[in-house]
Amino acid sequence: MAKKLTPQQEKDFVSALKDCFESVDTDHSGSLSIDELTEVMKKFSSSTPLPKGGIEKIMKKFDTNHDNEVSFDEFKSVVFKNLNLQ
Ligand SMILES: [Ca+2]
Ligand SMILES: [Ca+2]
Repeated sequence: MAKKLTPQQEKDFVSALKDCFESVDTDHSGSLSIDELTEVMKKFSSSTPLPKGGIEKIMKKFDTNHDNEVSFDEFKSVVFKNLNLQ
């Protein structure tokens, strides 16, 4: 079931996503490298080390144009898709 956001809700959501994206993008390049994603995953799963293949799987899911970096647009569209917002 697709949810429908009001333009204001969508704006707030995108700006929250942007904050999240920027906190992961530690070198402020405007895109997320596999190293940056690895760092963030380590933070979220401090007790269990993630297998390298796990990160690569996540990376592939986000990196739709296969340049080995996740841009904000890629990040946003995957999150929206997963939440059935589009
Ligand atoms: Ca970066
Ligand atoms: Ca990409």
